[in-house]
Amino acid sequence: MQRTDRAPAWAGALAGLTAGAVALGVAQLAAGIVGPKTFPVVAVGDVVVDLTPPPVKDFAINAFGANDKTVLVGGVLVVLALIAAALGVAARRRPVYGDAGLLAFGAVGVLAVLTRPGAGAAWVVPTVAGVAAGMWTLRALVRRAGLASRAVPAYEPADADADADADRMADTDRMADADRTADVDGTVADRAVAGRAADGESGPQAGPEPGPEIERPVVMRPGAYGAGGFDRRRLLTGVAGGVVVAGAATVLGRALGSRQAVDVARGGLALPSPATPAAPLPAGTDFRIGGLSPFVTRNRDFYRVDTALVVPQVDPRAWRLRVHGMVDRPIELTFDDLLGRPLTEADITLTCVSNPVGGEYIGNARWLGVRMADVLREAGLQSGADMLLSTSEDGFTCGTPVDVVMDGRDALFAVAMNGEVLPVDHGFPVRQVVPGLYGYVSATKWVVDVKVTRFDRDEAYWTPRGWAAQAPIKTQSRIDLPRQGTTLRSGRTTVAGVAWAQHTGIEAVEVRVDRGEWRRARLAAVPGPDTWRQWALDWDAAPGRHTIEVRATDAAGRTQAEQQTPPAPDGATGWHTITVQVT
Ligand SMILES: Nc1nc2c(c(=O)[nH]1)N[C@H]1C(S)=C(S)[C@@H](COP(=O)(O)O)O[C@H]1N2
Ligand SMILES: [Mo]
Repeated sequence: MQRTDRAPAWAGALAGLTAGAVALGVAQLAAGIVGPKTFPVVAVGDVVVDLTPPPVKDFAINAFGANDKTVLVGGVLVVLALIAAALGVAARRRPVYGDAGLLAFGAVGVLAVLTRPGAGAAWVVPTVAGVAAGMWTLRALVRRAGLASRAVPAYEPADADADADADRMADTDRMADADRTADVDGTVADRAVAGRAADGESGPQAGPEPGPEIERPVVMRPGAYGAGGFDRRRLLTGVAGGVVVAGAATVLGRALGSRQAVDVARGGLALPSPATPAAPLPAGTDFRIGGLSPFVTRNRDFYRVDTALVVPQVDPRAWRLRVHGMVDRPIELTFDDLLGRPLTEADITLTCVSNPVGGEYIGNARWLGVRMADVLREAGLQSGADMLLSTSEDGFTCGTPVDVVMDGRDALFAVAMNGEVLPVDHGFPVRQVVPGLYGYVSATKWVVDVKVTRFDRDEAYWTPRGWAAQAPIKTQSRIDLPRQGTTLRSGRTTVAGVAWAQHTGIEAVEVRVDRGEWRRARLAAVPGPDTWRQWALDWDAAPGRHTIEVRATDAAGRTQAEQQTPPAPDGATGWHTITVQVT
């Protein structure tokens, strides 16, 4: 058995490192689902911490401070990398060496994971999946790049020891691939190898074949493996593939893991009671008509608009709010700082500027939060500042007029929505809510930074994208019932919907059918000017096709304009109009 061109050691090391990376990536991905403590590196690190004698622990804490955990995990990773490289080098000789090494590591990982408090059977899944992926990757790389190949396939001695079996397995794999290429160009070497592959499949009893093959010429072609020996290009492309898989699995696993961690943190929070509670909702805020938007929008029904492809997962313990810029005393608040301040509760309807006339991008909730004005006053606003440029954890920015936030309305750094800790989709742990302004200029979710500045100096996310820098909500109304395009029975029916003019309030809603007389709808009660208002009207529907229009008048006496304009740049106008068929 003559090996003329076994791959160099660096190639084996690279294959081993790649297999190790894939193993850890897959384990990380699985741990993202099963739980962060099941990631074997963390479990091994935890065991190391447990086993470390106290004086060494104290030394580590003194030497590395708060970074001691990072140093520990980094150390485990360096050791793993060295061993993975060594396994790759060994796998060039016999692939089983790689398998054995990875299995030994898996055993250590499983033991470490199972010694953790609360461990269950599912905790071994990330380690087992990682080891299996690592073994598969290492074998695939060895085969693909001909790391263990010989230039001339020699006969195999028919010894029964396991190593030889494993070698034969690897050879068979390689040959099966050669078999495929043989169909294409039928070279001598390929056919010889293909013939042996059939032997391999028929089992060891086929016996050694004394080989005239030994004398056959070897045809080397780039990309053909099996007969060709070590192929650097195939190794590097294989490694690149492995690195991509490992990276993607790691990123996804971490994202899943942090989502879990944030869910846990969110679930563990208790909301303090408000220093300034909202009055109970007055009787009659909700007509309770089927098909009419309820006065309070349930969190799970609340519209969602943001630029986030992946919803930011913000750990409340790591969260900070920085208030800086044109202030006398910059402030940095932790989540506990925020919860320790007097909290205000308020009913506020949020609306998106992109909402078309009759659209769904609106919802009403009871929010709990710290008044933005209190925090800003403590920071000391400097004269000349007219804009609050807020930034979210994921880099979205929003420009809010200072005078609006300071004029006494309930502009909040909100932490809860309808009596529930802020849902992650709606900005957990903290978002802004400002009555009277469209969301894109006021309602920053996952807010982490507020810079006090000027509109002539700074620009928020949507401004260069064609939306107005300042955008108070326009008075609007919507018909919820009947629905556009439906068919009704003739006779008495209810026309109903919602109207809004946040921070001004709705004074009147009028409806007309088929361009007839405007009739005033009855209005539901409201807790204040910052919410939408339900309206309803009885209508004696006669057979035929009918057009129904609605328009609202706000408490400042302004009636909605008829003219239809699109949402850009600062909110749609026009009367919501529907047609129905009455039979
Ligand atoms: N971080 C962040 N906050 C954001 C946005 C965003 O894209 N990113 N969009 C804003 C817009 S346009 C609106 S209308 C509201 C919507 O809030 P909701 O998703 O809780 O309904 O969030 C605002 N806050
Ligand atoms: Mo929006």
